[in-house]
Amino acid sequence: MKIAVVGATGLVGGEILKVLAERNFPVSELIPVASERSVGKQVEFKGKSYTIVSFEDAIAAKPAVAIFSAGGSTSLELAPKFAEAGITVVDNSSAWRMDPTKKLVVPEINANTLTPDDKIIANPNCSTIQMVVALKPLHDRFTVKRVVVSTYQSVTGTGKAAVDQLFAERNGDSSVSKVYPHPIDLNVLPHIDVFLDNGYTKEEMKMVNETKKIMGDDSIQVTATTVRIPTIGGHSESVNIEFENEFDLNEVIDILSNAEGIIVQDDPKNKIYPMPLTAHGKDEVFVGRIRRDESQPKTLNMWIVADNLRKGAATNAVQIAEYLLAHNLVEAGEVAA
Ligand code: 2RA
Repeated sequence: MKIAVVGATGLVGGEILKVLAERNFPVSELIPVASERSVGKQVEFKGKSYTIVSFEDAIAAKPAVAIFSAGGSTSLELAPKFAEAGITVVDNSSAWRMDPTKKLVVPEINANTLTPDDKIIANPNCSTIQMVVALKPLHDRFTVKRVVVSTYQSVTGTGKAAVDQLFAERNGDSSVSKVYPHPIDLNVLPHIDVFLDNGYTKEEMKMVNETKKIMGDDSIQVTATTVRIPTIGGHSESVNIEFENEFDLNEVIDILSNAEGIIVQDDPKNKIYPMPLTAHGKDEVFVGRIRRDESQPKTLNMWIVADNLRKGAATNAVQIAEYLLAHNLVEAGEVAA
């Protein structure tokens, strides 16, 4: 497949290239795209150098799929132009996620709703993706009533400048410009994205609204506190789930162990549980600390970790492209000469 990666020079863009290579995605031609100032620069893919092209040249090259990771405003402006040219866009920004005419897709959960008419497909928010991957198989069996989630999110979710701020602070280098309103090293910020009128942050409301849309169930109640911590390997989440139905803990572990895309790491006696350090660079969602909430019936606690640049962004987007290809849902794209 001829594939464009829009935002190829960013943290997620770089990860998309790695994931495409690692998963042996059948790329017949790679078209890396970025903003004006990066056009002409090179990116590496499978040991070869590729020249970054403009949006216009990418559309003219007519790839079958364009994976966008270039921010919301770029996506709002350009995704429709790609779509009008018959190119299927998988968009990693928040621009289209809650648009009722667009699908919000986590392949393990709802890729089966995709059709050839879906020309702009939204990739959900990273912290939402890893949570719903673990919730869905349990919802199918016990019906989720309410979720209380607190996150511990990697600075990579903010981007390269935030990683630079963390390491600059650690190294005592004050020359680097700050992307957070406070120091991030040796600190914790209960603040991700902007604050809204209801006192929650946009990140928190993404977890509330996107969960309902992906799970296809508006009755699921979610409340979230999202927190930035000085780590780089992935996002962690403490998740409390109240079910409609009583559950057996062994069955919960069994369901999670057999669910697609999940690895259960739950052996506290041997100090085995998910951590960003061990999830880093992996495509799966890791679940551990699975235990009953003893304060009320039908309620479970668990700890979920995933690499936010992988399953939370690049891997999920590439999996959508894999699904489109496997199910003949995209136009072939012009084959490279
Ligand atoms: C974050 N949710 O971690 C964002 C990234 N999409 O800030």
